[in-house]
Amino acid sequence: MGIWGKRDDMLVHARQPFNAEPSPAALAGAPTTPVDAFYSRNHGPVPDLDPAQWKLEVDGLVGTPLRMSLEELRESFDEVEVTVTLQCAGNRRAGLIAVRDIPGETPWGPGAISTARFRGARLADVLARAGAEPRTAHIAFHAPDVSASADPPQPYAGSIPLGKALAPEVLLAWTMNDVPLPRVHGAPLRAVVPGWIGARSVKWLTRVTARSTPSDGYFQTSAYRLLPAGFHADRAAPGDGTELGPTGLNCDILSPDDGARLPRGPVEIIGYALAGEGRAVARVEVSPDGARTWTRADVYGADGPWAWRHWRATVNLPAGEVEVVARAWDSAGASMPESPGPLWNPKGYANNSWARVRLHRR
Ligand SMILES: Nc1nc2c(c(=O)[nH]1)N[C@H]1C(S)=C(S)[C@@H](COP(=O)(O)O)O[C@H]1N2
Ligand SMILES: [Mo]
Repeated sequence: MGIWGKRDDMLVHARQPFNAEPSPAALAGAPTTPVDAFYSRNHGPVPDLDPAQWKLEVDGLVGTPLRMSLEELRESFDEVEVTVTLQCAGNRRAGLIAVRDIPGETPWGPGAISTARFRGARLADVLARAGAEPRTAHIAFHAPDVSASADPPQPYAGSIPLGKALAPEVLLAWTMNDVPLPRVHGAPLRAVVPGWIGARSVKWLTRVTARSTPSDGYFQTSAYRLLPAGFHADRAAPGDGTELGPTGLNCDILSPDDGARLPRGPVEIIGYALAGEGRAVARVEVSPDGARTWTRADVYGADGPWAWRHWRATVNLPAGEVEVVARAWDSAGASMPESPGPLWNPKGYANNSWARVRLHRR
């Protein structure tokens, strides 16, 4: 067993703050990711909150501010379960770094994404109890972990617009795959915002605030924004670029591993595909020969509208070095861009270009 209860084959990008992604093989094994393989993305030290002392506060533009223990939350609200794929905005950043370097950002491969069954209360139910005032337009989430990478160093926070906050899929979650939320994933309580960048699913939640404006924290105003390619990330001012929220269509290849050497004979290619909010994965195609010919993949393992799907295709590879490519379409007919070049942005977010692995067949 590796650190934070993760398996030994995790690719650990950093131990402090802890940032690690599962091996593609671990993700390929199951459409629901085991907790010990689930990616972990942290901007500061992992807090150790005492569940006996911990309280959630709900404040800001509300009629009745709340202060509740975990037990009170569990007793007061219906417990609901949603299977959710969390994806970091930096998932697949390595493909953008290959275009042009992105200093200071984690070079995530295909694995800054994982899927689990989360259980908890609907944020909408908690907000109904507190009574949000009509001026409320955004719901902010606050955590105690202080990130030295923020400017100035500050506790982690983020917000979502009220419309999303009231949607039935948005949870304040206390379990993950039927076990109490592990410490590294936000114990005792985290926000889970399906279909949005992972950054808004704030862990170690201590305070939920109703506001008229988005969070003024660094991770809302400065990080997790799509800056134009010509911008210098260090010189961007708060509010520059486009705030990231809902995620778009994406897919990647999980098996075989990039660089694998394979015997003759048919090869099974396995991967994932994820559609944006309100859309479904409609089609996945795989090319065994560097995008010359394409085969339709079999898409399987759907678990509701907020989870990725896995796909597989059995192909015959030409002998020698080949590039296997995958691309997806969603139910609105949108597809993925062929190459990462035009997607390059200074912080390296939202790479959804065609997936590619290089394989060698004898
Ligand atoms: N308090 C807090 N919440 C956080 C973060 C953090 O650093 N601190 N990282 C965010 C980011 S960027 C992502 S992608 C997800 C990762 O969740 P996981 O570690 O459970 O996979 O948590 C989000 N919530
Ligand atoms: Mo993230």
